[in-house]
Amino acid sequence: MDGELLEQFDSLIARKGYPNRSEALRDLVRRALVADAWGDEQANVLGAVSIVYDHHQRELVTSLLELQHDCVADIVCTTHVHLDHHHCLELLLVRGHAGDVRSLADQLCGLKGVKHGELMMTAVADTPHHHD
Ligand code: NI
Repeated sequence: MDGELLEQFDSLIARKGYPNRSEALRDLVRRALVADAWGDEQANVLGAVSIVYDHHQRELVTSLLELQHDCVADIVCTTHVHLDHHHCLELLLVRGHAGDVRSLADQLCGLKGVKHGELMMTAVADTPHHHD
């Protein structure tokens, strides 16, 4: 850290009343980590959730539908592919807050009979883009 930056930092430490640089640094790092976690959960994203499951698993199809109907995030569309006699692949495109999209993906992947699942997320603009 260069001298001028350190001087400004020491001045901030004095104003905020931190006992020393270490304590000030610890506090700044904690704040940065919390801000990052919060920002991540609230970020607007489009998520692609893909799951492969055995549709013969008791109650699974009902649970899959109930989770989707109760989801806070907006399910834009779903695609279903019947892989073989037992297995289905379902792809869901979900728009909403990162926390809500991740929560839906976790719940879907956690159901008994779901062989595997994946979530891909990408950040999107806060408001939908309109063309005049
Ligand atoms: Ni199917």
